[in-house]
Amino acid sequence: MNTLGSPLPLPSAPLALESLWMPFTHNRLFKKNPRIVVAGEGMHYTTQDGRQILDGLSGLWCCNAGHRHPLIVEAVKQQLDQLDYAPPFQTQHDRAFELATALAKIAPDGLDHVFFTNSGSEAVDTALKIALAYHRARGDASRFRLIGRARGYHGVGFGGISVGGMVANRKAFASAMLPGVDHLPHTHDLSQMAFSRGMPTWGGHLAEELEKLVQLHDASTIAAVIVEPMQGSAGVIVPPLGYLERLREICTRHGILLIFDEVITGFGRLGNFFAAERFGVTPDIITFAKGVNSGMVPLGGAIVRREIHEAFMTGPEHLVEFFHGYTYSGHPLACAAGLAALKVYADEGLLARARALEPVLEDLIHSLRDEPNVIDVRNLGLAAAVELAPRAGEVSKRAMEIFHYCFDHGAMVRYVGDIIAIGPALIATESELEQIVALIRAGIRRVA
Ligand code: PXG
Ligand code: PLP
Repeated sequence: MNTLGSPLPLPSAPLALESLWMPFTHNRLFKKNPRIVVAGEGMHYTTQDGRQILDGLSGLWCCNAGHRHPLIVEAVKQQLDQLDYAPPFQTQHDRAFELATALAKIAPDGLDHVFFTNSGSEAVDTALKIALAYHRARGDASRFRLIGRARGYHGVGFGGISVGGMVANRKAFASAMLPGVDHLPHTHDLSQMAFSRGMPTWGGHLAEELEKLVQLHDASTIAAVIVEPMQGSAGVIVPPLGYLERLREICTRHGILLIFDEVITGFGRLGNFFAAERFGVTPDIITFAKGVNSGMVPLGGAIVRREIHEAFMTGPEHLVEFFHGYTYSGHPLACAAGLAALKVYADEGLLARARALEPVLEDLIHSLRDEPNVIDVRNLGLAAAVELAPRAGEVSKRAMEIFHYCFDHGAMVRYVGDIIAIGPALIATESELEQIVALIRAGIRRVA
């Protein structure tokens, strides 16, 4: 039975595992001891063997309203009964316009045009292309450089890995990186900021590294800077106080576009619809995905400043202004889910709930600081991480074993390197947060 009380269909034969090539997974080890879920509801998954697993990660940072929120499920079902698909090139359905309007309303002032994609990776590649084409449209085509940041994650497209800063995602494709990309240093220095609660007080000055890159390359060659306002995939690396403001100032001074990649930080993760609002720093482009429809149907996109959109709207009206788009840009089911999710976030006060839970999660996660091998604890909004000392010669194995311990004992967390990260849904209760942290504690103690 699932938690709705209806019987789950019983598997008729053992699941065949061989044909599926799993993404970002050690396939051979996984298939020896697979973790397979068959149902989801609210804060929980049901596994194939009938166990309940508390979801400490909102799916993969996406199911921010919990799994299968009934109003979002209903909206998708209704949409399916009305319209399955309409081509987005030279035709369009009503839901895409409605969702773009709704997103423009909640985005920071001045960002009011939305280009839809199906994922965060596509959102990032779209934003980078908009930045390059924007400068070109204004007669400034010498601005071709893109600046990312060490340890940044911007998805897996060629654009995203070029500006991204995770070596494992880049090294096999070094020959195919975009030209002219440079990187800011990351802001993670445990000698200065270990065990910071919320935003570290050290590190704001690191934004000046952008000024150095401008001196090196000259502003006239730089199109855009892309950063995650809070680095999620790298293991919840929280921006130092003042850092994002200084990036904004430097970009403005030099006519460089600032892109906030809000694929994880959007839709309540940090207590606002966008982290830009929380930090009081307005970028020129925001990329989003995941939480926009609580992970229900693939959807992403880029929200751009009015002036950027306007720069494209020149030339003869019968010509396409931007040669870019996806078959499923703004799919009706995805947009219907998005409209319902935005309503759920607002009507159920989930952003306020995230803000109220933030200090609870902060106290809980920092209670792990004296556990064995813990070298850092950090948090912001409903995101938190515990960093462990790596075992000699076995980087990431300690965290992997803690991840396995948690799953086997009833909680889903995430590990990257030797970092355990959590990002619970905005509907979590205090007691569920306690259970997740208690399992991480037990795992840390058990796994030497
Ligand atoms: N940008 C950011 C900031 C992201 O966090 C992407 C782009 C790519 O989105 P898609 O939808 O193409 O996956 C992401 C995705 C993790 C984890 O473990 C994070 C992501 C994806 C998978 C795992 O933290 N973020
Ligand atoms: N490859 C081929 C052969 C195609 O025809 C298309 C789209 O028409 C694509 C790739 C791109 O697919 P999508 O629009 O879903 O990104």
